[in-house]
Amino acid sequence: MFDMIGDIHGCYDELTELLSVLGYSLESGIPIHPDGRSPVFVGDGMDRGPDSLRVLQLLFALQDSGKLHYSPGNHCNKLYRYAKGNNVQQTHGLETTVAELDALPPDERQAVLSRYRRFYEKLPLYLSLDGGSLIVAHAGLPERMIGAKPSGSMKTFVLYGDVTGETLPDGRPVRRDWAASYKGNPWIVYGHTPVREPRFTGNTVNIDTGCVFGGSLTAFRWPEKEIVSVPSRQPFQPEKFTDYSS
Ligand SMILES: [Mn+2]
Repeated sequence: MFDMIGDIHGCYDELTELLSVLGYSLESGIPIHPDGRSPVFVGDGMDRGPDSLRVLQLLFALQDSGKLHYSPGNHCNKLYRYAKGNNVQQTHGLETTVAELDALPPDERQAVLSRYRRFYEKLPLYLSLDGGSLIVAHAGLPERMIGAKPSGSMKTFVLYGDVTGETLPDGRPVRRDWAASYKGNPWIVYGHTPVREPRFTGNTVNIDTGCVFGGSLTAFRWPEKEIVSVPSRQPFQPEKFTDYSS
């Protein structure tokens, strides 16, 4: 039994509230559920929000205990490139995580960055759970890529979605609506594109309800297929949400 959790983006307080509503205890330092359920993350745990490092410490603790289920997102990938010393632009939320890192004593800062490199290097491209009937991929996964050999195009799809390479007038990338044409049997749980309410199309659900933009933090429970959300404590920015009904 799994509880998939949408993009956290540093919203640690909302994360602990959601885990508690789902029935987890954090007393031992990692989320433990009395019924043996496991949290599963769609990625982008960091950037933009107030407490990226606390989210990361919780994820590190889960990994240390062998209980981590985490599908990396584009922000995870960018922080990894930063942690390796690559020259990446400190924009789109990375600047908040870097500011948290820069507030640490230099040796602690280095320790978090090297722990993060180890964290990221152990992550799969996406997660296949419950005998392959449940797939968790940050920006989604088209049917043709399920079980396929990992490739550059799969990595791009999983991290950024079905991007066309074009950009909208406001600078956001143009993305095709892959979920609308998904006809597969396995459920695909994803995030990446903030929506006001969880978006169900076919056997897919987008659970990025834009917590860091003032929406909510959402979980999708498996096998129940139930949604559980807690409200965001961040200011509401309606322009950050995609409306698929229009
Ligand atoms: Mn993302």
